[in-house]
Amino acid sequence: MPHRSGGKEENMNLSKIVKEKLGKDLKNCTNQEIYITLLRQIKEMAAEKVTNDGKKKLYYISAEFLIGKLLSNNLINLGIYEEVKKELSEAGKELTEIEEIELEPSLGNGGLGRLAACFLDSIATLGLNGDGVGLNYHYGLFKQVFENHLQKETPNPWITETSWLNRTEKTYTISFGGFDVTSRMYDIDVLGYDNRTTKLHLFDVESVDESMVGETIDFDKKEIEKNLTLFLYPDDSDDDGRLLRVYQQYFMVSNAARLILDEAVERGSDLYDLADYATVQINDTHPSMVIPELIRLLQERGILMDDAVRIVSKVCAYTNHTILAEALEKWPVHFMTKAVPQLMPIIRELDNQIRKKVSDESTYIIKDDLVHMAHMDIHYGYSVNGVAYLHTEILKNTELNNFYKLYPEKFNNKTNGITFRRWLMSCNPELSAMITELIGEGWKKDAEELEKLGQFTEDDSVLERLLAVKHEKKVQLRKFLKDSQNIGIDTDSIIDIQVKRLHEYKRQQMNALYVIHKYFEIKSGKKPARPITVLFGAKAAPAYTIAKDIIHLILCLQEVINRDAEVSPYLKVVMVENYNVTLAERLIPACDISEQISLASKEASGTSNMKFMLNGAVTLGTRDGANVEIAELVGEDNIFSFGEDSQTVIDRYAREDYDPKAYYEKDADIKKAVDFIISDTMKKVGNEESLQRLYDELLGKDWFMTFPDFKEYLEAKEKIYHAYEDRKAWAKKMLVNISKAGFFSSDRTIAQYNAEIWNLEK
Ligand code: 26V
Repeated sequence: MPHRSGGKEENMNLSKIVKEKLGKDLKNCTNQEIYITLLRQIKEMAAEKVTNDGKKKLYYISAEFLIGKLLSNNLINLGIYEEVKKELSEAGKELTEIEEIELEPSLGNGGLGRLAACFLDSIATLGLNGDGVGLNYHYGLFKQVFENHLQKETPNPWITETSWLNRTEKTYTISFGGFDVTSRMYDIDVLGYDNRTTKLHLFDVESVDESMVGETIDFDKKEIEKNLTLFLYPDDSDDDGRLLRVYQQYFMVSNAARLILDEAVERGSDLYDLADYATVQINDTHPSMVIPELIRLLQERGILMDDAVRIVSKVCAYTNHTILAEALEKWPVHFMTKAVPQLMPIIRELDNQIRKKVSDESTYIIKDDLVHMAHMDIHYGYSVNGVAYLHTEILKNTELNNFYKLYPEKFNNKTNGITFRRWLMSCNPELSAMITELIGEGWKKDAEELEKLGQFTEDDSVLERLLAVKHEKKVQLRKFLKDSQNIGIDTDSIIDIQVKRLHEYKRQQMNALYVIHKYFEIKSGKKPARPITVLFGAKAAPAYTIAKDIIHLILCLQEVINRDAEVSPYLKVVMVENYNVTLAERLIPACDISEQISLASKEASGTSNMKFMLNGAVTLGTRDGANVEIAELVGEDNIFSFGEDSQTVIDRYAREDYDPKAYYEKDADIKKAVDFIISDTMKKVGNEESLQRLYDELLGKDWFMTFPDFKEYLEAKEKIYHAYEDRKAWAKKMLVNISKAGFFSSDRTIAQYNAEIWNLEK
């Protein structure tokens, strides 16, 4: 039986600890000294925790873990947040200022990486035997800086003595075509809520050379031994970058596979029964090479190919996170032959076996000299899941229909979730306290208990308090944005937020066109009932030109509108710099309107939609991803849905007859807004080439169909702004959203993964 110490009371006498370790009083310590003391103390506490050591173990392999800062979260999960905060404030110290010492690692792009981090929190909290496995990127993705209204990328170093990494003695030799590297495993403790713990293993190369990195994110992409773990690769527009990704992926999975086999053998596996000891979740296709690598390593240990294939097929499960064709990885055979020649014979054999069994050529693994990673996962994995109901349906019926016909039993849905520890308790203690006062503590362990809030929808005093908490979070956000980015916001305005990676399918451009529309309305004398703040935050992939053009558009609008004395009292545009987990934690609790406006069928799930809802924002969204499930839960009165549905969109793509020009010519609102992009007013503050390129793209292509939804988007915006004015009715919508958010706890998601895919002992 796994041994656990759930429910054990923790405490920490910080004053005593600093006295012992530093020989001084807490009030005389610097924030840096306090931070380091807390870090070390928490690491010690984590080391004493007992983990689940059940027979079967999950390895959640992911190229991204967007963990965010860990100090507050760890204090909350240890149950000592309040007491430490109090002790600090008695000594004249602010926990929020101490948190600022911690650097946020950017070990992920967006939703997929943040999901992996939420999952680890829930795996630890549920006391499951499961670890994360990934890479220790020294400079993460990148830090975004705005210069002349353009995004610039700079390195984001985070590994200092104040990081949460622990060096381990675990090392391996990993072979690539023509050379070997030595790897080392670093661990980050993942503290579950209430005394359970697990680990995130991040592998690094011993020969990594930080001196290759200067002021920018450019570096010599050919020296693999030195550069392998420097960056999380956002930019695969050139071949050297793409090849480096193959090296990174193999390095990640070869380490993972060795760890899995070592640990299984240690626990008594004879490797033929590996599936009783290990299960692997392949997070998107980035870790797909774990399948042939496990087979190869089993062969090295004397197991025949056919047996090895059978064993591995019972171990690996695959999660799909997107239907965008360009995001489904296909590696050229010559890349694989160069980087990982030892895998190619295995992959060819896996492909041959499919060719013998299956007549549908579209499912083959090697086609046109490309290795289709997802195809390998589906044929040789035991489970394939999508990340929201609609997404899984589209996979089954459209995108992966040929595979669904072969293996209907493998397909299942696991609607995403978020950890309420970070996304409510930590980022919104005011709302958490109010909820606890109303319905007790139970919701912290069983999120469905939030439903109990439903009984207060007619209670005026509760509704008023809810509005007061929202206002308080806006005041805190105003201070934060002023101090950190010198941005001012009006706390009495409607805060309307779209924060997520910049991608045309997410349609930040549609929101920007709305802003232009509103600007014209105000100029013509039609003033909104209350000031509106439209807030954006987004990083664009460095090689994604149009995404960068959209950022440029928004930054130019920010300047034009905020400087316009006639318009700015009623409308403000704010684009925050370097949107990351920390900023999300500040923005989301202060938000009134959650923009989830992707082109229907394209957003697999979305997870910020869940975070906003949980913090009492109302969704303005298309019927896409998990928005569909949010709408179902809260009911039509408590969400503002608009736009064409996914089937209409899928059909239009099939017909290939979308003509953006036709919409532009027949809809005066569209024409006026789009023309403004290349107006003299904009060209005066912006870069003509960038603005023109975006204008041409919208009129000539608009691949993600902004125009067909624009009219309905305008109407929905007006409706939601109008609804905001009935403050009581609005507060009720907020409360319903919070009360229905329980389903989106990642504890529920992970419990389902376990019950329906992993089957780990509790
Ligand atoms: C990857 C790429 C790579 C190259 C070119 C363009 C492109 C576009 C999208 C992607 C996304 C990769 C997968 C991903 O991050 N999916 C996100 O996963 C989240 C967690 O399941 C989910 O909430 C988001 O809807 C989904 O976009």
